[in-house]
Amino acid sequence: MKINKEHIQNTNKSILEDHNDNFDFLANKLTKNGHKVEEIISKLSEFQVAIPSWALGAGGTRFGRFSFYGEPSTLEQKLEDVGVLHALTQTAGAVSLHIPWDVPSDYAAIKQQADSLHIKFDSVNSNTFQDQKSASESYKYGSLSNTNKDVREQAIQHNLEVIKIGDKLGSKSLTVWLADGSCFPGQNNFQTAFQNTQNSLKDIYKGLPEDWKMLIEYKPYEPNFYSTVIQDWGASLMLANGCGEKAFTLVDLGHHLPNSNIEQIVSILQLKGKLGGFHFNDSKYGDDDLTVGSIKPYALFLIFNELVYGMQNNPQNPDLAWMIDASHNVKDPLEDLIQSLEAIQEAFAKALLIDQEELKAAQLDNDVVKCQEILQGAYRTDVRPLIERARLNSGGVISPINAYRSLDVRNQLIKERGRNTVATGL
Ligand code: LRH
Ligand code: MN
Ligand code: MN
Repeated sequence: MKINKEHIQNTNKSILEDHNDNFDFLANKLTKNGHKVEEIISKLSEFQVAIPSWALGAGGTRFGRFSFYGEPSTLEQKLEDVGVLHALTQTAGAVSLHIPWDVPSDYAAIKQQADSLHIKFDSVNSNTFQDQKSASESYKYGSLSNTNKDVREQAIQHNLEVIKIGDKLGSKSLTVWLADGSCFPGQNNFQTAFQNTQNSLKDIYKGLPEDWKMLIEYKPYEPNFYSTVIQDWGASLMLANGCGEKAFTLVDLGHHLPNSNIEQIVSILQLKGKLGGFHFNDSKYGDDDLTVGSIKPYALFLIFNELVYGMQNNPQNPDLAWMIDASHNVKDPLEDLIQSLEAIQEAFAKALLIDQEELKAAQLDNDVVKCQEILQGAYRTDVRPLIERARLNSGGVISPINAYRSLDVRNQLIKERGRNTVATGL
């Protein structure tokens, strides 16, 4: 299924007038309040978020997997799906591959397909949390941290291989997430596990091309429940610092203990120039991988406030790799991803409405009430017409969910791929 210009124009036609009315009303109000509406819209248009290849099919729960009809089962089909998302939203111009699930058989053909859909290859992910059939060593007791040198070596070589694959596609970073840790007290020596991990990462880092980054993801628990080797941003930052200036911390919103102040983590990492990437999702209890903004939209906005501040004030921090890291058990994965993209754009647009100068002045006056008014004034603004306009300007649709449904995309995919499909991935 490929979305073309005619599809887009047809679905926009009936709601264009409504959109124009809503936009004019909001733009007027914002302009009167000193906002540069066109600047905000072009920032929204430029903002692109990578889609992880594993989020295009139905994800597994810990107790089962209920596949979704018409799921993509090849890399080509996964790219097609990202192409649909990008054509509608103009926000999903990148894909993040996971190796070995997504090894291309024909690199030139895959690159050509991605080019034709205007999709770039974002960070490539390694996988040392599952045993592969052909593997001689097992990761049951860890990978880069394992006490057995042969296991560590296998995991290092895999990461080096992933870099080579990503390089052929034009990726510029490697994301490492480890499941390494322990389930019971005494099972691991914390210091040995950490040092082994540091040394293994250094070996991988040596194989990183000059213009690449290494992004180190952290997570406090699961699948190991007593300890995780890279448990938090502090551990990730120490490891990144130990590797060198091309290594950074990656923040996944679901990888925190309840009530962690993620916006503060994001802020300080940017100050130190060490925030490399971001995985968006939402959660109620843990690493729930739910639709972005579905549970704690205000927290997402506060995080974006820090990200916007960092992008404007921390030139020492590189451009970030943005990705959605979600999983879908009850929704159509593509509809869920559209909702996530919308929530990200919404939080970003609201954060762009914060008057940073006014906020700084209120902070200097210790006017706590004013500080809160400034933040919540921006948060309470319905910015959806701005996002619609940004999409429209880039050739996308006003309402992606409605367009997806009126174009009957899922049924087209079922016709092409069949009802009983199994996506490769988590
Ligand atoms: C596990 C996880 C992690 C990675 C992804 C591949 O927690 O969701 O966030 O990025 O798997
Ligand atoms: Mn993640
Ligand atoms: Mn996760």
